Amino acid sequence: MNSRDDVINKVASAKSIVFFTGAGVSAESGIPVFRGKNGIWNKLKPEELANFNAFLKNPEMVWEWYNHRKQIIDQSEPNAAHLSISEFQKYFQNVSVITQNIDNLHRRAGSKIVYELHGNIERNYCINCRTFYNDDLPFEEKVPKCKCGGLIRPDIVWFGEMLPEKEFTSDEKAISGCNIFFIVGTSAVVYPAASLIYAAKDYGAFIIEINIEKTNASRIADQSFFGKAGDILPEILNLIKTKINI
Ligand code: BJW
Ligand code: ZN
Repeated sequence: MNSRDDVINKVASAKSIVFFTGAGVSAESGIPVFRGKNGIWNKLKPEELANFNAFLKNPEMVWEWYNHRKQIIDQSEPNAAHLSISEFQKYFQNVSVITQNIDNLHRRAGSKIVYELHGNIERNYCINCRTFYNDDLPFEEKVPKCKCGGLIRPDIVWFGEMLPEKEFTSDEKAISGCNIFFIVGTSAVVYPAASLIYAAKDYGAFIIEINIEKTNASRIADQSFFGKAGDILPEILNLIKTKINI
């Protein structure tokens, strides 16, 4: 067990910090999480919405669902957790964010190095020729189609699909050199994303988890802070600022 002061000292003296985030970091922005009591997968089936065969079978339904999600995301704002993570860049040389989220809120909060493991809801691409389209595609009843006639899908990693290689390999680089690895608001059950936690541990990073409850990552974390990310991250940042006299 580390004292809170030890943990703050460790963070304050770090050269390189990685934040690994999940849906919980955006929960206080009003974007629903996937699992647990109020999770999306409690009411909807991932196998009907978040995989390629489901899209081929019923592209209208999948598009309708993502459009609904996109509306929620468009109306949301980065919260105190995203903003604190971005503020770390002022005080530390190397700060990277590795996120499983598709909502773009880390970038909107000002984080500069963001690796998106599961895609981004603002991008779409043709399943035939892989031409990319931005987010202003019209969807009413009809699924948007590419110039080549192919169906256009959201650029999101569904179950059974590979993660974008460039993002995944760049992550490894960020992780291999980091001193502190924060895990924020993820249940850490989806692979290969969750494997990065173990990679960080193997590389010798000090692992700090922030979540409202215990998760699969709690066992491996050197320190867990239980509470809302939007409360805990600003507190940690303020303690660090005091420590480094800002
Ligand atoms: C707060 C908070 C607050 C709330 N403050 N905290 C069996 C074993 C192992 C692996 C597999 C397996 N069977 C299948 C697999 C592979 C599969 C997988 O991992 N499945 C497991 C679920 C069992 N993985 C894949 O398919 C991946 N691809 C792959 O493996 O490719 C290789 C391959 C290819 C071909 C053939 C064979 C292999 C792809 C995974 C893609 C995941 N996609 C999703 C959906 C995206 C679409 C969309 O958004 O609509 O990504 S799933 C969903 O889960 C989403 C998330 O990014 C991801 C992670 O969820 P996250 O972020 O952790 O959210 P929650 O809801 O789970 O947790 C929220 C947390 O926040 C909770 O802990 C709360 O307590 C906390 N919280 N409020 C702080 N205020
Ligand atoms: Zn096309």
